[in-house]
Amino acid sequence: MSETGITLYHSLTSVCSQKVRLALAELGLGFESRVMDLKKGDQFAPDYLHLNPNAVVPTLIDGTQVVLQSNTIMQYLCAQNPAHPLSAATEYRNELCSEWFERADRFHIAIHAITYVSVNREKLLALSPEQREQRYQNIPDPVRSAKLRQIVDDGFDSAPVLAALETLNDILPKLQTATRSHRWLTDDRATLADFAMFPFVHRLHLLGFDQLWGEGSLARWHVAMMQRPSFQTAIGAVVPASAIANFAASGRAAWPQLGARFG
Ligand SMILES: N[C@@H](CCC(=O)N[C@@H](CS)C(=O)NCC(=O)O)C(=O)O
Repeated sequence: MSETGITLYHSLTSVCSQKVRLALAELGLGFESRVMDLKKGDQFAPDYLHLNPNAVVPTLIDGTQVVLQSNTIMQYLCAQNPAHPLSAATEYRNELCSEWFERADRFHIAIHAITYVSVNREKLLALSPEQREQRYQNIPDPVRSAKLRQIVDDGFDSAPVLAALETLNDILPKLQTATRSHRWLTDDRATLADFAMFPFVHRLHLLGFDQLWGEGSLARWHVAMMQRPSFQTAIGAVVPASAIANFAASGRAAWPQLGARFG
């Protein structure tokens, strides 16, 4: 057990896990790490479903408390550490942070669809129809399961992927505007809003889709976020080089299809 008493169930590449690891690193909190292999299906193990019935990561355990949902976990950690500058800045910017949390949830749905169609779809298509069906059946949320089925069946023209591109069309300009106005998303100090949004922008970057925002203020913010020590602790030193290479290769192959539909 770590000295903070915190245990985190997470995956190395999962964007929602990265949000929580960034918050933990910023707050200077150690944790006992339970790494889940989502490709192998660790999230569907009965013991894990007992903790997180949604069959997703992250899940944070603090003593007897089980905390789910990445935004809630980040807020929980700040509430437990109110004297920390990140908590104070986030509390001060409460309403603006809430707006970014709502956008982070929509951004996540979009990034999930884009990652699935670009990186994971081929692997699902390679399964036998029975294995694929089992994969859909394992997902407790029927909406999520139906979306995955649509992405596998209809690829870049599937409704979830087209909706994802609309979400990017809405959120990326908002990120550009915010980062043009101040150094961080809500202010001249970083808040949880920055850590809630960063992993999604970074995923697009790893896929090689930076051309969606070009060289302006959002690019500057992305670099500034990567220069924070928390990036190295939570992402840089954690995400395997093989995963980064896979994102880059899959993104290169997907771009002609995605780019043609983005507009
Ligand atoms: N709203 C949840 C979403 C969690 C989520 O969807 N996590 C993904 C990884 S980023 C996951 O565990 N996926 C499991 C799967 O695809 O089977 C949160 O913010 O924690």
